[in-house]
Amino acid sequence: MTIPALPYDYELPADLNQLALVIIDMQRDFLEPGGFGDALGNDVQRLQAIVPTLKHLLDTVRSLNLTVIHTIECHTPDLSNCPPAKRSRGNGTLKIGDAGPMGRILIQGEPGNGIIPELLPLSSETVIYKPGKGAFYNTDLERILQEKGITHLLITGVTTEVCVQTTMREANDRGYECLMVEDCTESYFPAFKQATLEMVRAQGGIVGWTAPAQAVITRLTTTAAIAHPFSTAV
Ligand code: TIU
Repeated sequence: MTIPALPYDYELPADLNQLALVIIDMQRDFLEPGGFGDALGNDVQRLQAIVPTLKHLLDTVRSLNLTVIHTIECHTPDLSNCPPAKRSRGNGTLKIGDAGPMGRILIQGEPGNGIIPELLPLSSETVIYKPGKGAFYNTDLERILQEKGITHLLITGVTTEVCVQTTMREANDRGYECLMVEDCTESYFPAFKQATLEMVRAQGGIVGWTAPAQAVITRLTTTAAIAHPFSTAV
C-alpha cells in the first residue's frame, strides 16, 4: 500500500509495525506564552493550529497499536548538556536555564517543558529527551528504533525548519524512509515551513516525502483493515 504523497507515492512497509509516528517537541516551551519560543521573540500562538489535526493522527496511530515516539527539547538542571554557544544565542530577555513564568526555560521537568495536554504521551509510549535540535543527537533514539524494528517514520511537530527538519535529515541519513506530515508541523515563519516542505521533496525526494494528514490516516486505516479484516480497532 502507498500513501499519495510528494514527490511521488510513499510506500508503506509490508508490516505496519515497522512504522512509527514521531512527534517533535510539542511542549509548552514552544506553544505557550512565557516559554522558550516566546523568549526568542516568536508569536507562539500560531503553532496551535496543528494541534487538532495532529491529535487526530495520533488517535489513529494509537487505535492501530503502532509505535509513537515523542520528543522534548530540554537540558539538565545543571546545564551540563547545554553548550554555551546554544545558551548565549539570541537577544531574548530569558535564556535557557533562567526562571520564567513556566519555570526554568527549557529545563527537563519544569512545567514549561511538559508536552501540551492534548498530546500527552501514554505510559506505553517512548519519550526522548533531546539536548539538540535533531532527535538523534546525544539520545537513544536510533537504538530504540532498531530494537523495535522500525524502518519508516511519520515526522510531525514543531518547528518545521528547526527541530523537525533537522531530525528528518538525521533520520534520512540513517536509512529511515521518512514522510513529513504537512498539516501536522508548523513554524513561526510560514515561508520557512513552505520552503522546508519543498526542500524535503525536491530532487526526487532527497530527504523524503510530504503528505497531508488525511491521506496518511486514510491509507493507514485501510491497510490495517486489509491486514486484519476482523479487527475492531479500525
Ligand atoms: N526556535 C525554534 O524555531 N525551534 C527550536 O528552538 N526548537 C524546535 O524547533 N523544537
